[in-house]
Amino acid sequence: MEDINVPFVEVHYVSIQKLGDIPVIKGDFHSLPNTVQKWVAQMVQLCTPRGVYICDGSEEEADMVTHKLLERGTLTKLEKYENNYICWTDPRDVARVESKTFIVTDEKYASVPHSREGAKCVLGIWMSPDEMKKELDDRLPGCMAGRMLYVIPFSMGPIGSPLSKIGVQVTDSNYVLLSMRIMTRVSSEIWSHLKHDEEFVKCLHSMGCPRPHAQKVVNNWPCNPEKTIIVHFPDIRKVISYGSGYGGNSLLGKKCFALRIAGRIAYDEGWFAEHMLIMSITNPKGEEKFIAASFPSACGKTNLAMLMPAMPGYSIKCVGDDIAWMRFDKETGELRAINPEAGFFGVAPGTNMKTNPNAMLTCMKNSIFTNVGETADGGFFWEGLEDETPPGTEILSWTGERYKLGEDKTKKSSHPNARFCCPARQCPIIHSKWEDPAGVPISAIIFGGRRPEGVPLVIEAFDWKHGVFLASQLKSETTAAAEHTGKQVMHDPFAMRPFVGYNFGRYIQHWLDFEKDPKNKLPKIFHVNWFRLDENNKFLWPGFGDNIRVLDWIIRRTNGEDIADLSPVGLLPKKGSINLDGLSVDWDKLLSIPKDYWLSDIEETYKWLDDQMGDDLPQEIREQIEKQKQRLVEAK
Ligand code: GTP
Ligand code: SPV
Ligand code: MN
Repeated sequence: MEDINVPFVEVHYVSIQKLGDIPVIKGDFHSLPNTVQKWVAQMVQLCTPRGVYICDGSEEEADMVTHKLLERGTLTKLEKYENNYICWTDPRDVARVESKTFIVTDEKYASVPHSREGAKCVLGIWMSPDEMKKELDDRLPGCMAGRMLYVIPFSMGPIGSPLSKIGVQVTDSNYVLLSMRIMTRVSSEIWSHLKHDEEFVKCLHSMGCPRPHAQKVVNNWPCNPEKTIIVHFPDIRKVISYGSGYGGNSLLGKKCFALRIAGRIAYDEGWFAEHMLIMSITNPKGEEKFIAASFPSACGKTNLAMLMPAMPGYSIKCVGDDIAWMRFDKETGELRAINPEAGFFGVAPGTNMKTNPNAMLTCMKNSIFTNVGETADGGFFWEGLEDETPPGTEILSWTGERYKLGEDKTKKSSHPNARFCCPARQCPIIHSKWEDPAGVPISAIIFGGRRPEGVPLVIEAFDWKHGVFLASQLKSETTAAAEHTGKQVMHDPFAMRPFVGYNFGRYIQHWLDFEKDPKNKLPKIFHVNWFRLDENNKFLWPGFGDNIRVLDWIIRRTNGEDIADLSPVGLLPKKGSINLDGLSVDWDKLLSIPKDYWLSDIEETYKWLDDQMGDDLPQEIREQIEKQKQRLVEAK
């Protein structure tokens, strides 16, 4: 497919380098790799910024940009800590917008599956290149007028690792630049790696607010919610994001590149790009195992990745909290995983010294907090920190309201999707191998979701195919991480519904196909649910640090311990095989498999999968469904 919207321009320079009439304020444009020069020049001509700033990742650069944002009032320093800042967005720009996220390919079914007639496909939105060209022509020309265009070279994964990939993001948001410096590896070293290997992912981001402003800017947070659009071109490894400055919409290394574009590259090349945390568990005997776990957004990845084990003698180390790139080693057959990110962009509300002390300690310096509250003494505050903050403390909420803690319970300090953005290297339990270019070996893969009803604490898949089916039927209650409203249990296969960059049927087939190579040592697959409720809507399972009890059972299963019983839906822990010392939980309620619930659930799931994917739904999944139905019908 032809690259659109990018007429080629000649680069002229006098004493100061210029691209057309536009000056290069910092950096040596002509020292960039040729392919980058060409693309950046095209972007400059298209977006017409007032200047071009080529980033080098240095501390001076961060100081300069931070200073600018403080002056403008976009950031406020949190005086209580070292180098921590708070920021409030325009209240219309607070989460990912799945309805405005597109995949563009020449052929529709390269991007989305053949849904059945009458079914609305929710596994990605496709648009044709011609139609998208119109949308972009309406937005991009002149979109950076009066603003600086920052050129950000970044690596997903350790710089120079054979598993890593390079991107270049141009953006007119210096908030995005600061956040990209935390979430990815930004460095001028990247350019030298590109000279030999010219492939890089092209990421264009604009807030869509050229100067002079056509609209009022709220909270010094320029954005353009009416016209927001996030577009992926997997064939040409390109992302264009317009109108939003928030998280997954604007930090293009994250969901856009590391999942949607990388997922497509992984499909082509035979590896995985997944919405998964990576962690290690060391048992009291000193044996260490690594696992990867996939839960939908705001369903507990960051918390699990850093958990403080409630069982003595265990230790946890974190490799990553959101994205895993994994491949089977050609020699050993092990599944090896890297975390392509360099920081955590974590859900703030609910995080505290009890639920996640390691996350709290990670964000005590060099961090940015978005849409949280601020205490009168220059600290951060959000729902969940009540017990750690003196009653009566004056809070300034993210909407600018002042109140005293404890006086009015209806006041909320933070948006439910408020986030901290902090460097992973500051995490007290970051694994010494978290940047190992060879990755870490994965022994188990866990899927899970928020399932208030019917779904037991843990299920082990019978085998790889059954595990892929378990992941395909994943569902979860909606959260504030995207624009969905109300609490509804939604399908979210593999926790990847919003993040797959190609036909979902092919994605599932890709998973199934790894079984075909006998050299691949396939990890066991599990499904967990920390969120089952009792009849009073209370969680049946304490969660957080107590989740180690389930991880311990999972690890023992990977060692082949005989601690599982057969059930129609998978292997369940034998009674007494999960250590529950010191807990009072209702085992039978927590582990029950209500037959009627599961029978109607599988009918509903089958219809949904078939509606969504039609003939693209792999035959092996249909067979798994039939077998599971049969087991359920025959069960007592
Ligand atoms: P994204 O960053 O959006 O991908 O989210 P995430 O999957 O990393 O979720 P995170 O760990 O930030 O948790 C989101 C919410 O779930 C927080 O409000 C947590 O308090 C809550 N949570 C996490 N783990 C548990 C658990 O084990 N039990 C219960 N009840 N809640 C949990
Ligand atoms: C998610 O929604 O899964 C996140 C946050 O990790 S965002 O970066 O906004 O995608
Ligand atoms: Mn996530």
